[in-house]
Amino acid sequence: MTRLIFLGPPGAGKGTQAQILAQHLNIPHISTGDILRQAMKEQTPLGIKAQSYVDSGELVPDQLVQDLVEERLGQADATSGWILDGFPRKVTQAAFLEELLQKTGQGGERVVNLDAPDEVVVTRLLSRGRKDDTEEVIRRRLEIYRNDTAPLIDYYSDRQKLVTINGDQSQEEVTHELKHTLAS
Ligand code: B4P
Repeated sequence: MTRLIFLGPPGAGKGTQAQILAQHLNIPHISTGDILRQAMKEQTPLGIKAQSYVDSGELVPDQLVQDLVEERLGQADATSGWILDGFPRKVTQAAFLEELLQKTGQGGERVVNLDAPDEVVVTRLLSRGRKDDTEEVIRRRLEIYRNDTAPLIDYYSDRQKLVTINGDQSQEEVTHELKHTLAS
């Protein structure tokens, strides 16, 4: 049973690698960013609430993402394992997840810290050009990553759940390193 969490700065390749690995392992790829963008596109109540946060690079309020993660992990396909991409992004979200997994008997998760330097991720995101990929918004997302998300590296390292992968390689090389590391 594989349960994986992808951590890393915006643009490190979390979404890219999570999708490849989920297909390879035949388990769901659960990206909070993708779910929020879909909700925004459909203008659901969640999407309307999340829009201004996502557009400006801020984190959406914990309660909104926590509710959507709880709902998604409760679906039938998640019983065979999952990859969580973009959640948790704060220690408060990690504590919530820990409690949820305990409550639902879904422990044993491993955490992949996909790392890449700021200059690399800024260049990648600018060339992707999503609506929240302007230089100003990317800088803000990096700042939030450093303040709110990076502390999760210690959080999961202390719990012996963390592996770190160098995201500053070609997509194929990152996939190769990931598969190799997770198999050991
Ligand atoms: P996300 O959708 O999670 O966006 P992201 O951090 O930018 O990473 P993403 O997965 O898209 O990029 P990737 O590195 O794969 O979040 C967006 C927003 O949603 C947040 O700012 C926030 O507002 C909100 N949100 C989401 N989760 C939340 C939570 N838990 N709490 C609160 N708010 C939340 O790829 C980037 C680019 O690099 C791609 O173009 C890709 O092709 C390229 N790339 C990938 N790997 C590469 C490689 N090895 N070499 C070259 N290019 C590569």
